[in-house]
Amino acid sequence: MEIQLWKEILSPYEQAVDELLLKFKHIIKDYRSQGLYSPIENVTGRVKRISSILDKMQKKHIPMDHIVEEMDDIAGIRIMCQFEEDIYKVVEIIRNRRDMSIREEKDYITNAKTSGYRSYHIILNYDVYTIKGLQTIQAEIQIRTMAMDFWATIEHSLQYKYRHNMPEHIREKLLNAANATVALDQEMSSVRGEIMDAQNSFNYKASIVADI
Ligand code: 0O2
Repeated sequence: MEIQLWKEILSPYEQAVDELLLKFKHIIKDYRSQGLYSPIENVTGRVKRISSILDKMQKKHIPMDHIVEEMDDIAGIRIMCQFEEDIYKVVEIIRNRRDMSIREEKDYITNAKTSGYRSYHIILNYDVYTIKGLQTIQAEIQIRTMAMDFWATIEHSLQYKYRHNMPEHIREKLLNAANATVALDQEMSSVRGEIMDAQNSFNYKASIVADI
């Protein structure tokens, strides 16, 4: 397909990623400017590469004229949190918004994937206003702790390297590492109150310094 046509198809997704990034970054800013602990540590976003879209269309037998309805992760946002509890706080924030309508929620934290993957996914319907008018597109938001993100990033690279034929001993090591991230998140949660107090007082001092 012509590159110009792809540009037209992907343009509302690029706009959605830009807008969603801005909105989530403002949530972080709002918390921090009030000297409060932000449940969102960091946010990133991307539009799926054309080659990955084509791979997925082939894998899931999605025809070109069905990608808007059937492909939910062309626009992808990843939200990183320090603690597992923060993930559910972020889910609540999204549920309460009028500009993000939830289509589906997938809790791979309570129900981790067999690979060991953990993360909370929300599929949104999101309205973008373009020169063609209103377009409602889907976007996937992945919410995870930094430990979950570390594991998923490494595992994703290995999946890519082995092209889904991961040797058994590597798979086993990844499962052990996934269990270690569960333990790490639990240990960190047990000191969450202490860490939040320390960060609030640090942010407060930093804001006084910034005001001077
Ligand atoms: P990429 O390169 O991240 O965009 P499918 O999309 O076919 O995998 P489904 O049910 O539509 O299946 O989506 P699912 O499994 O809820 O979530 C899809 C996305 O979650 C993946 O996108 C990954 O980003 C992430 N994910 C899901 N399972 C795993 C896993 O076992 N390991 C890692 N590292 N990430 C996972 P894509 O399209 O696979 O890739």
